[in-house]
Amino acid sequence: MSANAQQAVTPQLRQWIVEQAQAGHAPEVLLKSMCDAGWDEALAAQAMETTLRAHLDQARQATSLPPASAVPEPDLEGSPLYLDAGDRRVHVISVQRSPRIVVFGDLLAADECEALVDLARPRMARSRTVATQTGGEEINVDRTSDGMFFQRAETDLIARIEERIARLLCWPVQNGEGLQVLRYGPGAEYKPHYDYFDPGEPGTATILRRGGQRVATLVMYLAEPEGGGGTVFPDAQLEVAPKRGNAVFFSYERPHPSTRTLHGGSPVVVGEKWIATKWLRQNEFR
Ligand code: PD2
Ligand code: ZN
Repeated sequence: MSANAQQAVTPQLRQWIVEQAQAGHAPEVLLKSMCDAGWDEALAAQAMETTLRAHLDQARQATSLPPASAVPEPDLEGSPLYLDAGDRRVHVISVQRSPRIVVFGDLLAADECEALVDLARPRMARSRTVATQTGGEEINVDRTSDGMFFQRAETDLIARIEERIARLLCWPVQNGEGLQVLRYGPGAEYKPHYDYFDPGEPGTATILRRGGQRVATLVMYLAEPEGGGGTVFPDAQLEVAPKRGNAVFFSYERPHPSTRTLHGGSPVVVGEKWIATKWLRQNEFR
């Protein structure tokens, strides 16, 4: 370094400081080199400190996880076989701690499943998902089902089911998105994905204004195909059969693959599969 280098912290100087530190040179050695090159000692020390601190912050951000959030959770204390969901006794079929995946039986009665399908059928269109680039909606090539959204509490039946879910999962009904109904014909599938909004996508900030992140999903099976159509969790090596009236619940405390909640709907082989999905947000969803 030349003695004429004025006391400016240039990108080259920052790079040199970081490289020297990474090479294991002690701070005193760096400081001495800078002073030998004509730097005032106090200014050199300050330049070193701000440079190394900024570098560390950057490295921490690159490797750190997003903060954890509270998540919905059924009360499984004492390993019950049934849960009281207010107006219905729901069966506990299987429980997995990590990733958190719980399969419920008989969450919906057969006539409730049929009524939801009948209400949704005239409103079905090619499925859209939230466009994380813009915060709007888009056709998703990874999802070949047809779908529609209900408003929250759109009918008495929907309001009743939503209250049941809120009670089952100990999560405010106001934090739920409107139910989404999907229909999969033969060959239709939903390729593996995460349900949270990717914090790295430009449209996510807009989406999060309405209720914050998604923190859990409940997929309810309304009509069963004759073959295929299971909900798969590759990281848990689990496939849940799409049995009418049953449901699979999973939660994710942070929007990150470390939650191991990658999941997909495998292709229907024969018949039609219908589901209703309830996504749960951190805060009130308006
Ligand atoms: O239909 C399914 O099994 C399925 C799979 C993955 C549904 C969803 N995701 C969803 O609605 O998010
Ligand atoms: Zn999903």
